[in-house]
Amino acid sequence: MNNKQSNDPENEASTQSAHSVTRRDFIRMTLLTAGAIAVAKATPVLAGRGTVTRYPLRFPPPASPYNSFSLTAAPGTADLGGGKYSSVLAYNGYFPGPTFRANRGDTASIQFTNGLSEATSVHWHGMVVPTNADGQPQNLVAPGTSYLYSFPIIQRACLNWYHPHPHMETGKQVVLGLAGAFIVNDAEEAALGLPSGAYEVPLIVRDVNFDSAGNIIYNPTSSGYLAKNPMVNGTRDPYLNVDTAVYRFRVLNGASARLFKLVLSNGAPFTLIGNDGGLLETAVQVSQIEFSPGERLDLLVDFRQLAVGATVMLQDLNTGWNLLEFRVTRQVTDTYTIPTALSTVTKLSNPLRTRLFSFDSTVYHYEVIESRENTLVQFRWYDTH
Ligand SMILES: [Cu+2]
Repeated sequence: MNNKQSNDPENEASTQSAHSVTRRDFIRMTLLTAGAIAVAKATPVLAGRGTVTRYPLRFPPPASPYNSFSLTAAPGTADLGGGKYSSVLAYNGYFPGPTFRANRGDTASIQFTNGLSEATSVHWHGMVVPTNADGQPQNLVAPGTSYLYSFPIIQRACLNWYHPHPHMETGKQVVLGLAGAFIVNDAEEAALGLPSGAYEVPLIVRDVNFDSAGNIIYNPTSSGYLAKNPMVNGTRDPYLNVDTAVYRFRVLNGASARLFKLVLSNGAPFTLIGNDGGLLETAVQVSQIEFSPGERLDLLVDFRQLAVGATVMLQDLNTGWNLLEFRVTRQVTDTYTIPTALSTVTKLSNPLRTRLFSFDSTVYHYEVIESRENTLVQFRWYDTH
């Protein structure tokens, strides 16, 4: 159980100049120039509840990434809701894959077997791991073979995710189903008593295209894979029964190329408590929030003022899609107060060195000059046509 209430402190102020760009902005700009522009001009048309038949949101099973936990990637079949089956690629038969949960200070040990007909790897997106455990394109696992991924968990509490990373095949393998969540917990987070158990819900939000038989297809264009249908946790048109309580949603943008701008249909705010790097220093209330592929959000949503029988839709303002319907089905007493201070984030120190990154293609030339350890302070972009 949990019990919370929110604060509305200041946002994280940027200390960078008008011409500076963060690493995330850089990735976002790259995505935009690569073709997500189509998203930006989409007109939001929010449909409300409508008459769509909805299916229970599916949850990947929890798993402990210890003692050579056996993880296998292989072709499979998944019910995407209401008996709509699709051929997929799955981890241990699950779509999405099992949700790993581990504690800082532990050592993860996962024995991975490639049951696909092509090479793959497991990349631990967001995790701080040694190179030989990072599943990079140069470290592939051949079909029919196995590899032990082992790494100490040395980072702050946060939501990460795992997916294949073979050169030129990553998009296809992820879209067809190979992705799962990896949650890291630590003592600082535990002391906050954030919503847990049934009140902590991982949401893998993505888009998807189907062939005429209802099977997922990977059919990217030059703009990437911008698909026509939303899907959450591998469920089409999902709903989730909720109590009159505060929930913690661990949200991953699991799309290949699409930016989602999340909003609640009843106008209620989200309380943002964390992102890719873990907990923020203080909670921030936001009415909407946009996030890009691979990005994670740690959101609290307060359903306490709603009556049993009410519904609230999680929507995407960029497309007008209804992503997930919350159905208030049970009255409970929840008195939790969201703490003012969530975490202590150590600031980066003074510049260590200056490095120039140059990214070239036949279309664009990027230069990124980094003069802090983790901050990109200059960004140049040339059209080479
Ligand atoms: Cu990734």
